[in-house]
Amino acid sequence: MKALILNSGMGSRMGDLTNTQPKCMTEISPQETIISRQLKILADFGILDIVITTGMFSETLVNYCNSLDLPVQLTFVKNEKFRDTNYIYSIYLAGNEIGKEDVLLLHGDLVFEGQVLEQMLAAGTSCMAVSSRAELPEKDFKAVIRDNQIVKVGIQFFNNALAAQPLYYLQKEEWKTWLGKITEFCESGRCSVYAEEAFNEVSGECFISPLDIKDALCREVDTPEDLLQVSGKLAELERRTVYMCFSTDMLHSGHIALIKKAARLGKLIVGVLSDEAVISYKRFPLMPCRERMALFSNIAGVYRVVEQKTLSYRENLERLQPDFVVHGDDWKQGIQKPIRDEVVDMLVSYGGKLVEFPYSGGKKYAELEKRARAELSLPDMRRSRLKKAIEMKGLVTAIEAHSGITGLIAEKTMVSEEGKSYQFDAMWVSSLCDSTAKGKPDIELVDMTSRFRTIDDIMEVTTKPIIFDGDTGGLTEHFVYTVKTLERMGVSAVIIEDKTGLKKNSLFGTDVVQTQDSIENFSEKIHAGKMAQKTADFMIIARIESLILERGMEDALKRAHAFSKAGADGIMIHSRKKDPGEIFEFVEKFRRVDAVTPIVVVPTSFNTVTEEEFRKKGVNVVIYANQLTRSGFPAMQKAAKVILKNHRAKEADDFCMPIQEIITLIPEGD
Ligand code: SPV
Ligand code: MG
Repeated sequence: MKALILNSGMGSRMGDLTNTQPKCMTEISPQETIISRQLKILADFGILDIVITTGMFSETLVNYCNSLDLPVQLTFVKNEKFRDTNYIYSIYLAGNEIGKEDVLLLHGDLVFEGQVLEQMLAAGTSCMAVSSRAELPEKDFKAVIRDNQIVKVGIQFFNNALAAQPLYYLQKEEWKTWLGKITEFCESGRCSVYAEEAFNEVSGECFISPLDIKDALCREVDTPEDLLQVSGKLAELERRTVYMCFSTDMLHSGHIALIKKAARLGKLIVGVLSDEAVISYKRFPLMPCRERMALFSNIAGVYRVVEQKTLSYRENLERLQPDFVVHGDDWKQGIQKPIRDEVVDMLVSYGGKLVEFPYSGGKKYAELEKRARAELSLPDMRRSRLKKAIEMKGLVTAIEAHSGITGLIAEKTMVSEEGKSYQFDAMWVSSLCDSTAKGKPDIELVDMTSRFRTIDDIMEVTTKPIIFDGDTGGLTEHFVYTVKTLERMGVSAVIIEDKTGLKKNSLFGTDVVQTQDSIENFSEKIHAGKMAQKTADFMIIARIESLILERGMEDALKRAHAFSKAGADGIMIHSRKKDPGEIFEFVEKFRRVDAVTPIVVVPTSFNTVTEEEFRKKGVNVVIYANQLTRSGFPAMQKAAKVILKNHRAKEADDFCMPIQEIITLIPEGD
């Protein structure tokens, strides 16, 4: 496709402004002339082959255009008879330069916004810019429209007409027909009429539709008054702001195209979704917010980058009040719909506009997402993420997983409400649930090799960080090997409890004999583990059993500080009381002395406390240690009983997941 810009006119109505240069070189803003702006817009839309007809001050124009150094190929065609002919003759002269191509035909004094051209190129048919909103001008072009076709263009038509601008997109057939008539006119001496007169004679076979540009800027500069108005409108356009929010950390061509489109509407402000919001909505970001912001600020067309703290746009829209919010149309349904609804309401409240472009990046995005997930599941990437998530979010949640399928539930379960999304940050490989799944008691009977096998099953199908329940950690001489293996596998943390001898589940409390390790021995074990690990990412968390074993708050606190001094990366405080009082007291007292060491809780008994309450107290990790096991096993037991009772499976089917669903639960190659 080529462009043909007509610049052979004398611009005599512009007064002094055209004494030494052609009209198209008139400045319309501090940075732009009419022609420089036109050429930049054309280049931006990929129209790089441009033919310009010249007349008076031809050399000045040629030198000026070349000096702009734009990535376009310019061909100049001089109309030597510019004083005695109209632009019909210039088109005739330039016809050969265009050849058999589609052409964008425009007058050299036309100032238009990028979105007009965008609309035109998207129209898919030959068209001319008209406006249903503009008043019919006395002396300028009007287009007569019948059955959505332009049948006449001229200044003398007022009936069934719309104000029209000399900007045409002509597909090769229409171009050929019109140029044929223009040639006939010029070769028979009719060189000083409008080229549109030739069109009017062939409009029955030259199909040009009207393209309604409504209020968009598209007008000629004929007089100093026009110039004033156009410059004013341009300055107004310059002040327009556009807002887009991105959660992505992997840019693809679809994003770039969207950014380009959005930037045409005004100064583009990109909101980058905070790490916390990305983690709850999607997955752990490959790059932290800070780096994603830097990435966007280096993309052409992006004027400014800000952080968007929540999925909701509210805070940023209230502050920035952009003229436009741009988004792909994919958010009309699904999880993003409430967010869109809120944006729509807010835009209405201050008169902003929502612009939705067709979203075409779905396939590309899915591919990149798959790659990102593969990367996130690699040991180095996965291991480091627990520490990072605690830093980023302050409070993280983990749910138990004891198999591939429970791992998938921990990985994929997500709920959305009121424009917010929630998912678990990590997985807890519980000794209780791992043993129970194997039909064994929780007494360190399931050996480490089997426990590692469980981890491996989970890791194969998930990406989220894993916290491993290491029981007592065993002998120090064994624990150092456990640490190395877990670290190598990509596990993020091991929690070991300060007990020795035959360990029983803490929830038995003092009903069974359990021995607490000495502070010295356990500190030594922690220290040995820390010395054994190779990376800085891996965490060894000390679990204190003093409250379970009723040894008192003072003992619990003394141990917590000692273990943290010995190198523990976190403290887990456990209780089997329903009342969270002793847990809160511990956290409060510990935090008075130590504000940084992460605190972990397992609220199986004190289960009325919400995550937000824990966060406020200073807790950093909340582990839901056994709920999938406790809900799954009764469901299975019930199915078994119902079948036995009925001597057939029909009755059980009512509460079983359909086979169809179970086989699609795990997509192949996922
Ligand atoms: C586990 O889940 O195995 C635990 C936590 O150790 S608790 O059962 O509460 O002791
Ligand atoms: Mg356990």
